[in-house]
Amino acid sequence: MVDSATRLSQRSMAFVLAGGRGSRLKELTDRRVKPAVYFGGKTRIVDFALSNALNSGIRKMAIATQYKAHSLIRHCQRGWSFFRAERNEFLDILPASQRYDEQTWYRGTADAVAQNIDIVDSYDVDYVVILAGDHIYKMDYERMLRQHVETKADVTIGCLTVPRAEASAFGVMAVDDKDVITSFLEKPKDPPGTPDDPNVTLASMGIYVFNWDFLRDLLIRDMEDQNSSHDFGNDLIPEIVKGGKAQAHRFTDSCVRASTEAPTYWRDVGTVDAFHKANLDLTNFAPDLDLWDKDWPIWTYAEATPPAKFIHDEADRRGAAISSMVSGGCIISGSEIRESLLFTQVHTNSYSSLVRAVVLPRVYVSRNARLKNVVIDRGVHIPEGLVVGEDPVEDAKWFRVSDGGVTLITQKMLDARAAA
Ligand code: ADQ
Ligand code: ADP
Repeated sequence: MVDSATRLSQRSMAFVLAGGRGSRLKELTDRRVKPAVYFGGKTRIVDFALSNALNSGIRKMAIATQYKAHSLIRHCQRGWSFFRAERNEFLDILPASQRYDEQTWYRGTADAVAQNIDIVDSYDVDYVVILAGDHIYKMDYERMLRQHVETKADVTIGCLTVPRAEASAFGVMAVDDKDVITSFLEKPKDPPGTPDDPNVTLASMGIYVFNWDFLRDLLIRDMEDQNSSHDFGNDLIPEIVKGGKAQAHRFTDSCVRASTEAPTYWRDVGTVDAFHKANLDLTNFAPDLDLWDKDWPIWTYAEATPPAKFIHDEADRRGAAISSMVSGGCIISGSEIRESLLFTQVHTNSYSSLVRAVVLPRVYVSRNARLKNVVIDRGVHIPEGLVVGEDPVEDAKWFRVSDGGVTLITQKMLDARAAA
C-alpha cells in the first residue's frame, strides 16, 4: 500500500505532448497547433491538461512542441510563468531541436520524450505522467498515480468507454477482472466490443503513467529500433502489453468530491463540428463541463480587459445577448446575440445578429451582418451586410462548410471573396 500521506504528484512530472497539428480542425490550425486553439471563452485547449496537472499537485511540467509552435509557446510563457523556480517548480518548453542527431525532428510521440531523456533525468522524478495536450476534460492524476503504484504496473493507461462506432480513432483494449490489459490494438478498423456490452469499447485516452526508470530503458531501446514509428500507441504500449504489466485506469471526472456520481466529460474537439458543439454546450442551462467549479479552476493567460458592454445604438436598438457567454472586452452595440460564445474583445455593430456562433477573440462584426451556425477565427473583420447560414450553396463558395452544417470563416477566405 502507498502511505496515504505521500503525495505521489510531488515525485512526478507531467510531460505534455503538443506537437501534432490536428488537421481535422482545418483552417483553425493553419497558423497554430491544436493545443493552442481557443476553447471556452478565455482558455485554450492545452490549459485543460496543464490545469489538471497543476490541480493534481504536479509542479514539474514540460511541453513538447513542434508544428506551428509560436502561438502555443507565447501562450505558455504568458499564462504559465507563475511557477516558483526556488522550489524547483517549472513549466519547461521543449521545442523539437534535433538533440538526438541533426536530421530528426520528433518522429513520434515516444520520440518527443526520448529526445529529452537527459532533460527529464535532470528533473529527478520517480514518475512521468504523459499527457496529450489536445483534449478537454478534468481529471485528478494523483488517483491514477496511486493506482499505478499500488498495482505495481509497468504502465498505467487512462481509458474511457466509447461507442464502438467511434472507437477506430483510438487505441482499444481488452482487460481482465483486475483491469490488467490483456490486448491492445492501435486504431483498429473493426474495434471489438466489451464483454458486458458489444456496442462499446474500452479506449485509451492517450495518457500514461510510467516509472521513469522503466520508461527510460524502453525509450533507449526504441530509439535504436529501425522498425519502430517511435509512437506510444503504435509501438511502446503494444510491446508492454505483450511482455509486461499494463494497467487500465478508468477515467472519472476530477470533481474532487468523492461522492459525485461523476459525469465523465471528455471531448476530443478535433473537428470543426465537435469544436462548435463543445463550445456552444457551455451556454446550456446546466453544461456537462463545469467551468464555474472553484475546486478545479482552469488556469490560463487572460488579457486585462474591461467588462463586456451592451449598448443601445442611436436608432434605439438594444445590444443584447440571450443564452450566451460573452467575455471581457466585448462591445455589443445594437446587435442581437443568441446561443453564442464570444471570446475576448469581440465588437458587434448595429443591426447585426449572431446565432449559434463561436466567435474567437478580436473579431469585428460590421453593421447588418447576419451569421448563423458559424465559427469565426481570431481577428476576422466581418464586412457590412455579410449573411452566412441561410444559403449553404452560397456559403460553400467562399467558406468551409462542415458535414454538420457549421461554417468556418477566416480572414483569408473573406479576402478571397472580396477580391473576386
Ligand atoms: P492520437 O490522438 O491519434 O492517438 P497522436 O496524433 O499521436 O495520437 O497525438 C497524441 C498527442 O501527441 C497530441 O497531443 C499531439 O499533439 C501530440 N503529438 C503527436 N505527434 C507528436 C510529435 N511528433 N511530437 C510531439 N507531440 C506530438 C493517441 C493514442 C491512442 C489514443 C488516442 C486518444 O495513440 O491510443 O486512443 O491518443 O486520443
Ligand atoms: P494566437 O493564436 O496566438 O492568439 P494569432 O491567431 O494572431 O494568435 O496567430 C497565430 C499564429 O500565427 C501566431 O504564431 C502569429 O504570430 C501568426 N500570425 C498571425 N497573423 C499572421 C499573418 N497574417 N500571417 C502569418 N502569420 C500570422
